[in-house]
Amino acid sequence: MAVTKIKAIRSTVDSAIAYIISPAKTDEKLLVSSYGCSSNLMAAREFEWTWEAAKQDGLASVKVLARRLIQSFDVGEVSAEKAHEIGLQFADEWLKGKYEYVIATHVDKNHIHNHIIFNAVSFVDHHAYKSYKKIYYDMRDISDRICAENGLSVIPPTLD
Ligand SMILES: [Mn+2]
Repeated sequence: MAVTKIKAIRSTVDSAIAYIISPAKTDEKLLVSSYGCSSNLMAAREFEWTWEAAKQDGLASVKVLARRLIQSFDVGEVSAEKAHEIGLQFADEWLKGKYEYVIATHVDKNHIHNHIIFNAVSFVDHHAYKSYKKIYYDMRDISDRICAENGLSVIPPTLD
C-alpha cells in the first residue's frame, strides 16, 4: 500500500522539476510522463504561461507556484512500471484534469516512489488550488482504492 504526501513549492518550479526528472533517479528518463504540459523543464515555462493567463483573468497573485505529491510504495510491492501507472491514475483522479503535471517514478531507493509536480493554478478554470487540513485523508482514500484496484495489498498505512 502506498503512502502519500503533499508539499507546497514556493521558490522555483524549475529546480523541483529538474530534480524529479533526473536520469539517474528515473531509469534514464523512461519513467517520466506529463499531463497538459511538456515532460521536461519546458513544463516550468508552461506553468508560468498559465499563471499569466490566470492573472489576466483576475487571479490576484500566485504565492504557491506548484505542489509536489509523493506516493511511495512498500519494498518489493510493485514494479517501477506498475508504480508509474498507479501514479498516473492517482494524479488523474486527484487533479480531475484541471492542473498540468509532471510525474516521475524514482527507482533509486528501495521504496519505489512517484513524484508528481502540478501547477498550483488550473489551466482549465484559472483558479488556484486550495489545500486543506484533512487533505491527507482524502488523498489516502483515493490512493488506497487505486492500489487495491491494481491488486496491491491493503495494509493500513502510516504517515511519516
Ligand atoms: Mn525521489
